[in-house]
Amino acid sequence: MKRLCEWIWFNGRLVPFEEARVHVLAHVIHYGSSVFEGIRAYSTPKGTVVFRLREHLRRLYHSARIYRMSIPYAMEALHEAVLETIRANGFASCYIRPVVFRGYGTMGVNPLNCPVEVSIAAWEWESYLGQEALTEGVDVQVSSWHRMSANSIPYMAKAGGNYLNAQLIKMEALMHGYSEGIALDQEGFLAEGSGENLFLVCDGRLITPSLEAPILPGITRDAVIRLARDMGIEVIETRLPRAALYVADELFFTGTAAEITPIRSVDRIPVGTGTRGPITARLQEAFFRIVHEGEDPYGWLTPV
Ligand code: PPE
Repeated sequence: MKRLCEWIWFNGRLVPFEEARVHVLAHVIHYGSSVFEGIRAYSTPKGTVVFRLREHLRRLYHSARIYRMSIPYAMEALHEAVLETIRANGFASCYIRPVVFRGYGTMGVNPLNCPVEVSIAAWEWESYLGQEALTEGVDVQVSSWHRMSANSIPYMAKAGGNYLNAQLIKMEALMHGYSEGIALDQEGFLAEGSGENLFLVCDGRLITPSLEAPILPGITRDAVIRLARDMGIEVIETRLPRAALYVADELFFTGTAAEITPIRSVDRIPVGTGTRGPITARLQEAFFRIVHEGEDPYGWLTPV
C-alpha cells in the first residue's frame, strides 16, 4: 500500500498510515454515510498557512448536522487536529481531508446506532486538473448526468454520497476525452463541475450560478466573488442556460483542489479565443498572491 502520509489523525489521536482502518461492515461503506472537507495548506515566505480553515470546518459541522451526525469533538479540537496533522507529516504545502463517517454498529439503513468517527489525513496534491491546466485551461463537456434535485440529496452538505453523481460526471467526461464535465440541474440550467464551481465572464462581468442551483456553496467560489468585487468587477449570481457556456468570453472552475482553473473549450467549442482570458488571469494572480505570498488582507490564512 502506497503511503500518502506518515500520520493520520483518527478518532482523537495521530496513528501511523497503516493503522487508520475501518471495518467492511461500517455503515459508511454500505450507505455512503460520510461528510467531508477538502482544505489546502500553502507554503509561503511567512511559513505554512491553511486557507480558510474556519470556513471549511464550519461547513463540515453543517454537513454533519444535516445528516443528524453529532461530531464527538468540538470544532476547536478539530481545528487543532488539522494543524497537528500537517505538522506531524512535515508538509510545507498539502491537501487536507477531514472525513466524518458512520462506523460499524448495526446493519440496516438506520444510521443512528452507528458510531460517528472522524479522520483527518493530508497529502501533497498538485492542482486538481494538472499544473499545466492553470495556464493552458482544460477541455470540458456538458455532462449527460444532471445534479440531484433540491429535496432528494441536499447538495449543501458535502456528503460522500453526493460524489456518486460526481463520479458519473467525471467518468463520462474522461471516457469522452475531456478533463471534466459540467452538470446541469434538473431543468437544464447550469450547475457545476464534478468537483468545482463554475464561473463565466461576459462583457467584463463575472457571472456564476446562484446558490439556488444544485451546487456546493464553494469556499473558493466565495473568495473569488470577494476578490472580483474588490477589484471593481461586477459579479452576478443567477440562473444560467447551458448555451451561455458557448458564448462566454471566459470560463473557469474554482475549488480547493482545482484552485482557479481556466476552461478553454466546452463540447469542442473554444471559449473566447481558446486561451486563458484576462479576467481569469487577474483573479488567479490575486488568489495566488494571497496563498503563495501569504498576504492576508481578508484574514483567510491560519499559520501552521
Ligand atoms: N463543487 C463540488 C461538487 C465540489 O466537490 C467542490 C470541492 C467545489 C464545488 C468547490 O468547493 P470549495 O473547495 O469549497 O471551493 N471539491 C473538493 C473535492 C475534490 C475531490 O476530488 O476530492 C475539493 O476541491 O477539495
